[in-house]
Amino acid sequence: MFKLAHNILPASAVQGLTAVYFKTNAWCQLGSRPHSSQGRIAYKAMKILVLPALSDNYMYLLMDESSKNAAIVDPVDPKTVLEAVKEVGANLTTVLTTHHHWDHAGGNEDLVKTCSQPLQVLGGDDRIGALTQKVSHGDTLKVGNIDVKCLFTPCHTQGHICYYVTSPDTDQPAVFTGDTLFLGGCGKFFEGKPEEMHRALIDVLGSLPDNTHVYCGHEYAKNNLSFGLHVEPNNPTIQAKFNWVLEQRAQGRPSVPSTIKEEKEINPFMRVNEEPVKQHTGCTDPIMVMGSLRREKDSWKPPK
Ligand code: GBP
Ligand code: ZN
Repeated sequence: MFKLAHNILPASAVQGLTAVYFKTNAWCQLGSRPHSSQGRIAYKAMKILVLPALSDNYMYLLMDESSKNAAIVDPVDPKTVLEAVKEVGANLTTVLTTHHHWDHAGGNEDLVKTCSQPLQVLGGDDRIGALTQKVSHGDTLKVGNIDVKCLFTPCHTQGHICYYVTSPDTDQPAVFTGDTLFLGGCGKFFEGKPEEMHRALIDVLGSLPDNTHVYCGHEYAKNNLSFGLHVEPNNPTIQAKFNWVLEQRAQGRPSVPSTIKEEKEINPFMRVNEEPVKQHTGCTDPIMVMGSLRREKDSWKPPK
C-alpha cells in the first residue's frame, strides 16, 4: 500500500497519509488512551523515560543527570516528548533516529519546528526527516556526560542504527534497538536478508555486555514470547518471562527493558545456534535457521 502511494503521489502527501493511517489505527485500538503507562528508570548518572506512542511504539527520553542534557529516541509524538522534557527539566539537544519508518521518524520535522532550541538530528538513512547528521557504524557522540555509540544494524531497513549508551559514572549500559531487536523477537526483514539480521543480532548486539538494558521500539513482548514457546515449548525461562509479561501487561505496564543476557535465553532469533531451535526449523546453518524462523513468524498467529 505504501509502495503504491509512493509511485503516484508527492512525498509530502505520502507523509500526511501515513500519519493519518498510524494515528487512526491507534485511535481505533485505544481511543485517546496510551497503550502503556510511562516508565522511569533511574540509573546512577542517567535517567531513561519510557514514553508510549501510537498503538504500540515506544519513544525514549535519555537524560544525563549532572548537566540535564537529553536525547530523544524516535520522537513520533512531539507533544508527549515536550511534556516529558518539561516535567523532568531536561535540556533537549539531540534526536536519535533508529530508522526511516514513519512510526519512528515521522515526528522529527514537527519536533524541530516546535522545540525552542536547535536540535541535532541523527540517523543512518537519507530518508529520515530533518536529518542534520548522517551517522555510520562506530560513530560516537556525547549527551552531557553520556557516551553514545552508533551501531549499524541493517535488515529491517537498510539504514537502521541502534544506539549504545554508557556513562563514566555507572557500570550500567543500555541500548536502543528500534525495530532490529524486540523483547523476544526481531523486526521483519523489509530491506534485508537473513545474513544481515544474523550479523546484527549475533555479532553486533550479541557482543554487548550481558547486563546491557535493551530498550526496543515496540511493545510486542506477548506475541513474541508466545512464538518463542511455539519454537521451544520446553524452555522454562521463556515460560517464566511470558508469565511475567502477562502480569505487566494486565497492569498496563511496559515490558521494557530486558537485558542482552535475557534475550540470549528467551529470543529464538538470538538462539539460532541452540539445538532445540535448529531442530524446530530443520536447519543446521544458523543463517538458514534465522531465515526459516522469520518466514515462519511472518505468517504465524498466536493461539487465542
Ligand atoms: C505484532 O506483532 O503485534 N502487530 C504485529 C506486527 C514493525 S512496525 C506488526 C508488524 O509487522 N510490525 C513490524 C515488525 O517488524 N514486526 C516484527 C514481527 O511481527 O515479528 N512499520 O510500522 C513496521 O516496521 C512499517 C512502517 C512498515 C512503514 C513498513 C513501512 Br513502509
Ligand atoms: Zn520499522
